[in-house]
Amino acid sequence: MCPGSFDPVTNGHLDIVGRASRLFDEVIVGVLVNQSKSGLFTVEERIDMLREVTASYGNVRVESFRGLLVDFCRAQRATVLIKGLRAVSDFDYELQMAQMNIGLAGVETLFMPTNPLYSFLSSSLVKDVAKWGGDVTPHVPDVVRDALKARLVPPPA
Ligand code: COD
Repeated sequence: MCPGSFDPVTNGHLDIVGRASRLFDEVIVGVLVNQSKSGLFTVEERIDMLREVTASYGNVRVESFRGLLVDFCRAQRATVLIKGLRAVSDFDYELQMAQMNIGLAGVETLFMPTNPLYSFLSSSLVKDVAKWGGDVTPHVPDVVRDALKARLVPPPA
């Protein structure tokens, strides 16, 4: 299980999903439906983009979930969470979540080091750059770049 918000999917996410797909028979990308936080893209839009960019992997499916991640893992019979670690700053919170998830339901977390090409990438940074008219072509799949361009009109200077 590769869980996240994916608002929107970046090349950093995609690198982790692709590497996981080579290690496991089946990979589920779990997109959190967060009622308390409205994203730039709806969950349906995020899922459509994720399905398009992971279609070539063959063993990856994309689903949404609400509530506790471990409940979703149980429902999907997923036993391992795969998380990408970008920097030490990710580690504290990821460790807390991993320990909570194993305590709640025995779901293990495996961390994958980020590809150095993407170690600085986050969905929020990409949205901020796109908002101000910056080029995000190297950081996201083309379908995401185009969706960002269509959604975000740069504010007047
Ligand atoms: N390189 C490598 N990996 C990356 C990169 C990058 N550039 N960017 C992101 N990632 C990886 C990280 O592993 C990250 O965890 C994952 O992709 C998803 O990233 P985001 O930003 O899309 O998603 P988050 O961090 O907002 O997702 C948080 C969860 C949805 C996993 C978490 O909030 C959750 O599990 N929520 C469900 C409720 C729950 O169970 N809560 C209790 C948790 S203990």
